[in-house]
Amino acid sequence: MIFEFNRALVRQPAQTVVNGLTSQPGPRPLFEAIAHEHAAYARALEECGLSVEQLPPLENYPDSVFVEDPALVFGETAIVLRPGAPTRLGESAEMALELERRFERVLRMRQGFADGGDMLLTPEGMLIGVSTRTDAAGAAELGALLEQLGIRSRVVNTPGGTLHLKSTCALIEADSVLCTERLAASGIFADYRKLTVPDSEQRAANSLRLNDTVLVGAEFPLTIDLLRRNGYKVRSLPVAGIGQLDAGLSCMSLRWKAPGNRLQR
Ligand code: CIR
Repeated sequence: MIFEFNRALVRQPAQTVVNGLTSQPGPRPLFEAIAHEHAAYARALEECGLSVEQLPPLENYPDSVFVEDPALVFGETAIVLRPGAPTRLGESAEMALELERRFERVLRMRQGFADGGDMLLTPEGMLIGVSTRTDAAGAAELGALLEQLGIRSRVVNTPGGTLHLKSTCALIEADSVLCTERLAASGIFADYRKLTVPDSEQRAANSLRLNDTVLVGAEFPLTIDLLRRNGYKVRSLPVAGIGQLDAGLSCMSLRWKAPGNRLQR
């Protein structure tokens, strides 16, 4: 099942996280705020039934706390991606070392660029969002690697003005997405049921369903109410600091369902 997870990798924020990439002119987040949000997030993953491994901070990579971007992980396999921001490309090699220790088979992108934040796994296969971070060459390369794993893919356009495809949507049911009005209108999810976040809470679209729970930013009460009214179990988490770095709740973990009860090799 697409929402079943029992393992997660997270990376502790580096002190340099305050220098992370952002499109926002406002003040920089405090390290303490990000550290607090990261700790609450890791706790929530554990309470959702995942065993969480904490990787050490990487001071040379301010955005390395956002581990979703340099890799894709599945039950026994992983793909090392090539993040599209020059300051993040080196995160791939660091992540590859960790993945080699944990997965039977690790494939690597060799050309183009692709960020994990642009990848949405659905029952129909992987949606690959072309964006300012994921280019056409990266989308094609990744599509070919996914095919080797027997996973179909569909290339879509990430809406302009947003960082990643998953900045604007989250799969909350096999046939349902939580998304922005703009993404709902794009036709990408023509065959899905759509719950749209209010305009005042666009960043709430980067929510995360884990097992039976949807994690949502605490500053998005209207979205929390919308999900609860639609029968979802919701857990709210602080996200103000990571929000200043254009990040949301999918960004801070790699999640997978380990086959059987095999733990770390
Ligand atoms: C970046 O711009 O790369 C980071 N400041 C935020 C990355 C967020 N990651 C994600 O949406 N998957």
